[in-house]
Amino acid sequence: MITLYGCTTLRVLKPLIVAEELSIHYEQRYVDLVAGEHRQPAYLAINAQGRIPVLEHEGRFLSESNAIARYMADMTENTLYPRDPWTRGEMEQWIAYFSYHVERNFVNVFFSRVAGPKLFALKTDEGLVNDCLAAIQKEMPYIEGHLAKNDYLCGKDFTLADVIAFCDVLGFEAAKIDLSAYPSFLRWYESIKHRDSVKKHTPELLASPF
Ligand SMILES: N[C@@H](CCC(=O)N[C@@H](CS)C(=O)NCC(=O)O)C(=O)O
Repeated sequence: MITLYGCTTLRVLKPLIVAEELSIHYEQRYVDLVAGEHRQPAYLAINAQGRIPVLEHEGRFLSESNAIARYMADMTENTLYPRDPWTRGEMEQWIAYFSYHVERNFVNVFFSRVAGPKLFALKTDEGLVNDCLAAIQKEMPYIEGHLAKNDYLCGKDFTLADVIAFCDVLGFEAAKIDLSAYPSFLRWYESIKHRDSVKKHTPELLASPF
């Protein structure tokens, strides 16, 4: 039995989508970030960083959303995480690209404009937001160019790279980041947003954005 610790945030959504896509049985243990539950000794005992998500399987604990999503995707033979070495290489290329060059900028704008003010009464950091928006606009032509020629990041098939990249950018609508100049990106984004595995969890995410 797999246990996923966390409330439904952009990062917790990654393993949740994998679980739904692959029909992996799991239970979710709610961790209340707003109440500071992640900084309490009981939670620090399973993750000394005090961050979510954490996966528990057979008495062991794993952190980092991408690592958790990979671990779950690797549990069975499936098309989400194909074993072919070239496709794996391509998936890792896109996961690394989004992790290093894309995710932080989207998350910063989302947190500064939406989650911070709504959940923690923080003021939007306009300087940070402007720097991140500039970095996003610098990367978007590369993403758009690729998705203009491919249905998904690794070609015709929906893979783990799409799950992770989608969650990395998911906050852009709520954060009112204008990406209307990138129609192929928006086509890709909408196609993932309407998958059953994603629709199942987004209402909870939108009700309590993080
Ligand atoms: N790189 C980590 C980031 C984890 C992370 O920062 N999670 C946030 C919620 S989405 C968190 O736990 N924040 C609480 C804190 O940092 O105090 C991952 O992808 O799992």
